[in-house]
Amino acid sequence: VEASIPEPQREAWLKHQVSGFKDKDSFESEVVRHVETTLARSMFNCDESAAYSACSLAFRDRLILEWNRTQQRQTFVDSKRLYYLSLEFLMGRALDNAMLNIGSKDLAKAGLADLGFRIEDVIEQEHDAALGNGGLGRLAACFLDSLASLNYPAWGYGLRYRYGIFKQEIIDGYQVEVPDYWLEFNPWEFPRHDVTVDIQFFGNVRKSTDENGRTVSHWEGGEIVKAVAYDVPIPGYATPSTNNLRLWSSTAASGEFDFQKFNSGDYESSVADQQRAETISAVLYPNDNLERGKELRLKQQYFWVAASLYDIVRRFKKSKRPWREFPEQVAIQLNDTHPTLAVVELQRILLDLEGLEWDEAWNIVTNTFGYTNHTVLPEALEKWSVPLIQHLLPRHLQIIYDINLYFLQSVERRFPDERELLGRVSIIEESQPKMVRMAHLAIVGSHKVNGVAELHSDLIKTTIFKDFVTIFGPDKFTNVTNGITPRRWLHQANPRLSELIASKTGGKDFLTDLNELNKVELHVDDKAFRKEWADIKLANKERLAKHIKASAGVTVDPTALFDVQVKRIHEYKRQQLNIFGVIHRYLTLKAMTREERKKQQPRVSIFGGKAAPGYWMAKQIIHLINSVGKVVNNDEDIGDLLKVVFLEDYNVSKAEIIVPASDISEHISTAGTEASGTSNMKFVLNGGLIIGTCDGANIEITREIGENNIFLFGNLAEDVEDLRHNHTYGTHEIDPDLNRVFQEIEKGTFGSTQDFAALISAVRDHGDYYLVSDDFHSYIETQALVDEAYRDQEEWITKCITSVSRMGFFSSDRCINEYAEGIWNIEPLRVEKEEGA
Ligand code: 8GP
Ligand code: PLP
Repeated sequence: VEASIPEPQREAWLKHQVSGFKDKDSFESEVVRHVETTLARSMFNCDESAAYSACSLAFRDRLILEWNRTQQRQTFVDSKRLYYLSLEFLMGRALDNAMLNIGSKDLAKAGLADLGFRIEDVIEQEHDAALGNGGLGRLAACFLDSLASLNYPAWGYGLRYRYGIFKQEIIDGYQVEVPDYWLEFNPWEFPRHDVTVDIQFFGNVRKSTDENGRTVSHWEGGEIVKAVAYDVPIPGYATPSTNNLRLWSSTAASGEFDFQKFNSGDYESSVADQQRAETISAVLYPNDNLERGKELRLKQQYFWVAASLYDIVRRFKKSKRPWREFPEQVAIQLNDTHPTLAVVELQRILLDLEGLEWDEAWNIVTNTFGYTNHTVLPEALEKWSVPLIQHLLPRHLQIIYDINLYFLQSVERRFPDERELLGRVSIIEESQPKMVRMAHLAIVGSHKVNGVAELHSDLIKTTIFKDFVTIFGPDKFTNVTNGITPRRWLHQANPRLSELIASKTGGKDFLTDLNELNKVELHVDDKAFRKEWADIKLANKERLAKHIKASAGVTVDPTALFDVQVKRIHEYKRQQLNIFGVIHRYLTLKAMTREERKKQQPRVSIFGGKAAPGYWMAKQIIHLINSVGKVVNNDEDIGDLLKVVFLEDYNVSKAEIIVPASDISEHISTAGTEASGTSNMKFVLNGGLIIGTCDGANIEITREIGENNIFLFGNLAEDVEDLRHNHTYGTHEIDPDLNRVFQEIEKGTFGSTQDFAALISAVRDHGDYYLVSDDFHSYIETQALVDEAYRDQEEWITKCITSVSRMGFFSSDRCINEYAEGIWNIEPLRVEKEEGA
């Protein structure tokens, strides 16, 4: 149906075109209008939550106008677009970001004050959009911010989970998971009930022969689920460009109910169908760096990938270009292997629905996709059982087998004498049952594969993907070191520091060109500047201290050294090393005389992070941290010398309070296990130092800021394999200091010894896979160096200022430009900033 308004009637449209608010007055009038009409409230019952709602709706109206214009512009120019496929987008709050990016925060602050509200309190009302687990999901969110800010034509595609990552409560020291129903009021999305796609599951494949004698496959029968689009506008900073994040929600295909079942009296079963369909997008799987192979997860993956590809192909077809131009118009990035079925789905569309020949189709497919790997941990590498795929997606399994066949044939031709190579690189693992190795499929189906930090990109080339480098050559494999958006992670999270930097770098340009930060270093000896720098850090620590008191009930001294480790709880990230180190510190303090104690540097050890609900060891680590805190925090000998705090429910908005308040943060993964890390970048950008291993992006951070400004310790990645081998086949002596810690735990000093036995025996009896004992001595010694360095506050501040000024490289803008140039081949769409925008 032609929906375009005919020429003669367009005048009326243009006359009444909505323009959004331009000044404080029109902002206030929009807020009042939303309170009184949209929310049906009044000044007599408008609380902070209603003020948040109305304010958000006012900004959303502005966003959607810019969103519309951006989409029209992009459609008109019809240049190549990027589609970023990610099962996770850990967005956090949107209002503050929308105000900042639209450039109307000051106006909103004044307007809200006129109406009786403090802007900070209003911002605080928002529920985090937590559609992700950790680093991978937050990276996707930073990427969206940079893509919009740099004016790239790009869309994100994800799932609209009804429940995001669970809310974590700590009860008696244990993690308890509570569902996070975040959609009660979400002004940031637009349901597009007109944008739907029918997604097929199950069924069978019938073959026929067409008039040219070509075999055609028909996927028939099975079950249909409907995908409904929800659009989330993504504003760029200092540009009107507003991109789109499209999230798919699942519902039953035939409207409310299956009418046949309904009419035949099978009412209950028709309601059950509806519920089953809705289950697909109901919940985010809460595993970080771990795959469980659940059928529903595979359904989620196909549902989302198929809906997204249908949408992408539909948009491409509107341009009436020939198929071979598809990769010139479309780049699709696979955020880890979760969207790898997209490779198969596009091949299916081209082959079965569009009638292309295999080779022509496959050429289009492989030139369209890029694949980013985020982990080398074997337990996180996705595999799906062949019988499961056969059952759920019978046609896709055939295509996977064909892809594999042609791939292996080409390998065999080139390496005729290497029989074992075929087995190693095969997309199908010959196990019982057979498994599809998704990473292999993603590599074969993409033109570029990248890791997320230099060490990681080198490691994948020499370990898990080594054979593929032999087959495809080294140029297919590349590195794009992760980055973070300075808008959220400096300006929003640390407004005073941002202002101070602006005053020394000549304005806010550093927010769009982070290399501008290097001007800060010129002022490192400026006394007034240093004083203001220190005051800001203290104020941030006071803010966190308040939060700690309110949420954990612990009083901490803001002048103590704040030592922070916040991230998902995982054995490879080694929170156990940290807490064992804390116990060691406690024992050392206890053994001292009063006089000796007086000379010690007071510390607050702050932990935060969620454990996957089924990850028992991680949960024990949380329990140990809380148990140690209970003893240490109440020990009068110790007082303010040591406090141990576990902050409940770590998420993006908590990170925005925690990150600016750290003196030292811990990024202490076993070397070679943390692909990059992104919180390490956030902490340094906010004027905190790092204690860390030579792992992931820590290495590049060191290169940028200088090794005098970071506390590195521990074994190197290249030595890990030998050490592990020794643990198993040689002698494994536990570090004596660590042994003392174990003995103390086993004495019952921190409560139930049984609970913590597994944490100890993982190190002592089961091969110490994460090298906790090997690195313990080096860790303790380096922590002592941290204490010493912190005592020299002048030198410490110099280190912090120098580090911040050298962090320009870690902007996600730099990172996105590298992807755009080296992988996606897309250009920004320049736009002039409009008046008032
Ligand atoms: C994470 C990496 O662990 C982290 O080092 C990196 O900074 C981040 O990705 C962004 O690149 N990886 C994951 O979160 C991950 O692999 N998750 C998948 C299993 C879900
Ligand atoms: N979780 C949240 C809520 C975050 O904000 C971040 C990064 O800032 C991460 C996880 C990733 O942290 P890391 O890089 O330490 O794994």
